[in-house]
Amino acid sequence: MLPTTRLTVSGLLARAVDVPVEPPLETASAQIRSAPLVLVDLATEEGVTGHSYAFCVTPLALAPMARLVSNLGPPIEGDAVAPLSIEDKLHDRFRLLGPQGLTGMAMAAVDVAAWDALAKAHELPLVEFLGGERPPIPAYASLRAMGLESVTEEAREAVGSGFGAVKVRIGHPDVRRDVEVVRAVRNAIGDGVDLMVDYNQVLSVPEAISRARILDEEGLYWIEEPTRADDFAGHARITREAKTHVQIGENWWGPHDMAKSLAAGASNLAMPDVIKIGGVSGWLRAVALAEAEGMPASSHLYPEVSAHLLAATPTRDRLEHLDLAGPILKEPLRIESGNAVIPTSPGTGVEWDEEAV
Ligand code: SMN
Ligand code: MG
Repeated sequence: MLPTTRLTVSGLLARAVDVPVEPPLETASAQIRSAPLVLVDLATEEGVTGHSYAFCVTPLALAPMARLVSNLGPPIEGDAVAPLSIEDKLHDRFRLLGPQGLTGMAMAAVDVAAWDALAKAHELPLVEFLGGERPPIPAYASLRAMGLESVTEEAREAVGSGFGAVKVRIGHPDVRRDVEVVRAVRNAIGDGVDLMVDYNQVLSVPEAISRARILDEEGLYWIEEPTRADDFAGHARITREAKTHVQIGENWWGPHDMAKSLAAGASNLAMPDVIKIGGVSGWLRAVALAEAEGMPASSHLYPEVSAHLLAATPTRDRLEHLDLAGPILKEPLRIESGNAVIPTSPGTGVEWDEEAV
């Protein structure tokens, strides 16, 4: 006997939590000492609750984001849990303001919670509800330190625990330091492990081109966000000049923004962020664009839901493993031999550890 599969929204709860990030995450742009998360519970009349969270990057945005998400409750109360219809309705409300930034993230968090509730009502893991299976998903360890010795040690540990790829954040004042760090990490991980670097947008376009030419000798798997994320023309120049693949996507505000980036030839690779790209609904459209271009797609943050989504991604590349929400989850995503293990539980597998929250 099938359980109830039609659901009706009865309420939306948004809670702000600032989860310590220990050790802190160092980037060339900013140091992240805590993960400001808005936890979303989409409740239904049938008793099923969908969960999602949105990472606000800075605590300055945490309270306003929680408020914005809770404001989305009343407009959808009494509506069917039909993510595409909810998306239509909320996008109408925000058309004149614009669906980028916090508004887009808030709508996406509701979308993910709605898909989670639906998959739970069907008693299926999200990927199976989407028509896929649960293959092991190749993951890379997204390292936290930028200092040469600490990041080298972290890389060694990651490879020791089975990861087949690691990403290090660079963007030191002098390119020679970038090269030293890359070589020290390479030395620690060996030739059989893929190595990516992330500049977190700090270089000018000419500086990025000259650094890319130097890094081209290091056998990197990708160079990520060398310049300002919204500068698609600039990224396209870097992509044309570099031999190494250029990776962007974590700052695409929805599939339309991604389409502009693809049209500009801004990168060789794609890495949408499930919340900035528009939730599960946005992700599915985004990876259809990637498939049409034959472009490998990886995920940015949100490893729990991204594991399901990458399993449903035709050009699946790598899952970013950076565990920011782990301390408040009942069961953080498991990694075995460098692969993410998609849980068998219904939905995304995201359930709060209420005591920790
Ligand atoms: C990143 C950006 C913002 C927050 C955490 C991490 C980084 C990544 O660019 O790709 O992981
Ligand atoms: Mg990045």
